[in-house]
Amino acid sequence: MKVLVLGGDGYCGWPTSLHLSDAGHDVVIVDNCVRRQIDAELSAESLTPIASLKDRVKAWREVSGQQMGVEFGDLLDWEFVSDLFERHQPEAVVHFAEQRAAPYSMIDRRHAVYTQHNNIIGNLNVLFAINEYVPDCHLVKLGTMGEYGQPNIDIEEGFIEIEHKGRKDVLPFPKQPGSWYHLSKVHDSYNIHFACKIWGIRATDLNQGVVYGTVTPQTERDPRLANRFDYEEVFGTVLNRFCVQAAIGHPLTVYGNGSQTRGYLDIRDTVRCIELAVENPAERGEFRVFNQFTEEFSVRQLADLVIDAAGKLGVEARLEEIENPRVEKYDHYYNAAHTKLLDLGLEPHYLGDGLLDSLMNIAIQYGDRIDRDVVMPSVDWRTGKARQRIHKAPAEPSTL
Ligand code: NAD
Ligand code: USQ
Repeated sequence: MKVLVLGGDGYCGWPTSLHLSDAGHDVVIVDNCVRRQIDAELSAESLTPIASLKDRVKAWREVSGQQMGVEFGDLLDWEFVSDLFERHQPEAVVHFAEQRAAPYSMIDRRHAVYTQHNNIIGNLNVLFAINEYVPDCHLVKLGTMGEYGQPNIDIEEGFIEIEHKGRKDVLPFPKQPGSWYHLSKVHDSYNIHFACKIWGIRATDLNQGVVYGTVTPQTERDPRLANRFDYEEVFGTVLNRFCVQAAIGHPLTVYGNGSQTRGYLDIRDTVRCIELAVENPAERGEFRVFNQFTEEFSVRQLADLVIDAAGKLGVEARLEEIENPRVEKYDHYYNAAHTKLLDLGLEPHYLGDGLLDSLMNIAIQYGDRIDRDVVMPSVDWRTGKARQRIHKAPAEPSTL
């Protein structure tokens, strides 16, 4: 299939592009590389050295013999987006291209505005382009488990049957997002659902949990194909951060009492889930929601697992409960359905299957690239202001 991967230079987008290309799809990466600009803003770098977008695509063409296209541009630029869809006529679009760090959206007003503007308007442009140029195209959109929040009932996959005053309906599951970023995802979901209703677009909203890991079979094939590995306080996801912290003898930064529970998945399962969604498209007019994670853990359970894995490698690690910079529920109920991707054929990589050892080894291997100054959190959910380091968003939207 001809597949556009929007955000194909990012942490999930790059290995997905390689995976889809390896599976024989005709992949075109679309990215404005704003994420690399944000690295500079945060004075942070990926733990693993990553090649430029041009060089990594060139490397993939050499290594695989596959063609892979690249389009450099911004989803906020309608001229760019409309030209892109008209020229390429994709059968599927995988949309990763959003500002995805909850802490980034909570830095201050500028970062909140940047996040919601970038994500919601970019997604809206994609919807209009599909309707105008490729109405049969399947949109596979990355949402997040955080759209649901942590309700005191089981979380369903997108929809819940409700009986109210003697009448029944199947309605979108209630949303209780926990950051300006997560709110942008909720708005995206409603915009997509609405576009499916009015235009008959086909869409799959993948409510993904927290991703860990960095390596896939394709990224291992050449050093120039390496994926990014964020560990700093804003973009680093918790398990990757804990491995790096253990490697440098920094206490594992458990926020609050560590009872916060979320759904997690290995990056190798992210790429497979996308492939499954692309190859099994939604019907015309269908708005489908899959919960994309494989296991649930509390933060404290993850810290204990990393301490054990580090110990096996002779590295002594410990955790420290630090003041939580976020506003989160503790000791809450969490039980989310996640059967639809399994039904399509997902065979999960579980955390107990040995990945932690290899992640720890990567953290140790690149130990001299770890900057201790970017490990501790400085973005405070409660004040709407960063305490240090972070100053400006990539661009103040000029169209507001
Ligand atoms: P990332 O920041 O590494 O990648 C996003 C990519 O999109 C970057 O390369 C960036 O340059 C690009 N981009 C952003 N705005 C753009 C725009 N306006 N035009 C063109 N390109 C743009 O993020 P990621 O971790 O790969 O996440 C990808 C998607 O998956 C996001 O939508 C995120 O919300 C979702 N997700 C990620 C995780 C996770 O743990 N990483 C978990 C759940 C959901
Ligand atoms: N946490 C710690 N210590 C740390 C870092 C995080 O205790 O050093 C805790 C957080 O407080 C939170 C949990 O770990 O309870 C997960 O935090 P995270 O930073 O790993 O992930 P999160 O902010 O939830 O965001 C990530 C991605 C985002 C995606 C989301 C999926 O960055 O794009 O949407 O995971 S979900 O959490 O399901 O919404």
